Amino acid sequence: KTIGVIFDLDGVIVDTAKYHFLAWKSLADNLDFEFTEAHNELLKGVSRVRSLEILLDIGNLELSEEKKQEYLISKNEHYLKYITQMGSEEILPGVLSLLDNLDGLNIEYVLGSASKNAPLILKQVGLFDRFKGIVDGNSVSSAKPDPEVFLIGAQKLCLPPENCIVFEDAIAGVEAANRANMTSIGIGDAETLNEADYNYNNLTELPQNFFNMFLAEKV
Ligand code: G16
Ligand code: MG
Repeated sequence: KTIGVIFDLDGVIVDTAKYHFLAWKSLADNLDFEFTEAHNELLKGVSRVRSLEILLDIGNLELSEEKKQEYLISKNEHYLKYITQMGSEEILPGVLSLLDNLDGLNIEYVLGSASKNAPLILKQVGLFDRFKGIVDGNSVSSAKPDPEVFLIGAQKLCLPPENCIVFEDAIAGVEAANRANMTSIGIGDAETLNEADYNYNNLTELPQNFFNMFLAEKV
């Protein structure tokens, strides 16, 4: 049976959450309210617009559409300052050997990210050309937990959803994969991601023969 893989970006391939945090925190500072790392958890996997709504809820603020647009732009400009400094050293442990493993098995993979900056980030870390396709925040109309991003990913892989395996670090992403009828692999805290079909703390924990076993199981 032919299988394909869909990777989330932030939290699976690279840890850009720390840069999102710094950029959102600086906005919260300017608006004079506290924004903690715990608050930042709520923004993981969630679109930029939704992230701002959650942030403003935390600060108990209501703003005009105009102001919101202004803050979305300034947050992203701030975020881009960090992103454009990124290099291949920021690829998370286990990613490169996993991609090599997939290449060796002729299993194709695409990206399925909520980020509009996904192509830039992949170029910064030198991984852009390795993916068969990129599905990102520019190409979807409904954000995770809606399955759209992963269903488009399956189309790019030319595979039915049930033949796709999704790596995700966010609750919303695991839910999206499950709703797409794909196999979900939660990367991170197993309790937080308890809806996932498989759980690993990070990609280095994935058994060497994971895909072989997977292929055999599915025949
Ligand atoms: C990532 C992050 C989210 C972020 C979203 C949008 O998603 O996890 O925190 O809000 O992208 O990012 P941007 O502002 O760059 O468009 P993923 O799906 O890669 O985890
Ligand atoms: Mg993520």
